[in-house]
Amino acid sequence: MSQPPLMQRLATTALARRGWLKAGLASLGGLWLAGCDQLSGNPTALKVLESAEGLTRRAQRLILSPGQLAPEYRASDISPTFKANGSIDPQDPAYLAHVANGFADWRLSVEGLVQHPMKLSLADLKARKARTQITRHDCVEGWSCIGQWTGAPLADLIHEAGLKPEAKFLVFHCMDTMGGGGEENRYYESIALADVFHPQTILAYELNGAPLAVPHGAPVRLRVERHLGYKQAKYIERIEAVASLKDLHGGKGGYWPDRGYEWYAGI
Ligand SMILES: Nc1nc2c(c(=O)[nH]1)N[C@H]1C(S)=C(S)[C@@H](COP(=O)(O)O)O[C@H]1N2
Ligand SMILES: [Mo]
Repeated sequence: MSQPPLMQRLATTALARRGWLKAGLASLGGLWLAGCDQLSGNPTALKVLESAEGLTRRAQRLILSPGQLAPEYRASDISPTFKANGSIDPQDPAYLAHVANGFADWRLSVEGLVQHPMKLSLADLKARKARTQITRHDCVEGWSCIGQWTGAPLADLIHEAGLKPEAKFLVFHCMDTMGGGGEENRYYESIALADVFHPQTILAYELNGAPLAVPHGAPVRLRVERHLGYKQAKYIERIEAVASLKDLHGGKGGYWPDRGYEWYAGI
């Protein structure tokens, strides 16, 4: 694997480091993009970063925290029942048609600012490398459940699709509309690239070893484990890479953020 530009620059000369620091916040995002996947899985790379003199705490945090993992639990910690919340039985006709034929015609579209748009069936998604994790889901309403999720790492998919340089967020478009329908009530969510490439961010198709049921977002939902419940978009059918969130729906990047919740629901 070739070394990402960020690593090269940090590992070479002090001059390069100074140049990099001067480049400031804006380009940090871009550099991170180039190196994030390798960084999170590479202890040597992390050591290089930790010891690089001249890095401010803020810069270190920006680079290192995207790789921090949410706690994972043991099988014995799994909640006996995982509460379902928000939409739990969408009545949107297109969704009901998918349920009726077992999602055979459902396709996950990966589109927007990507080099290679993709359309994946559920079988395609399940054929990919999977990750299983036992994590705690925290809803702002004040409840938590521990569950085991299995799905395809989002990073792999997005590497394959290839982000265009302008892409800054992924938007998850869902098949459910809230409170009686209408496009203005369609559920959606979005995440920044650090969460896109985070190792625990998966497109989950199983909960506790069983295919994802309708109440939990069948056929596929997002698990982005360092965030609150409402970021965990269910009933996904379209993933769109965008440069800005302001032109989508209410402009705040999510159904609940448009209604006053924080977009960055980090925990
Ligand atoms: N498409 C969609 N995704 C959604 C919601 C929703 O209503 N529609 N509700 C959110 C909220 S507030 C929570 S707490 C979780 C609930 O997931 P669960 O039903 O698997 O517990 O889904 C989130 N994702
Ligand atoms: Mo929630």
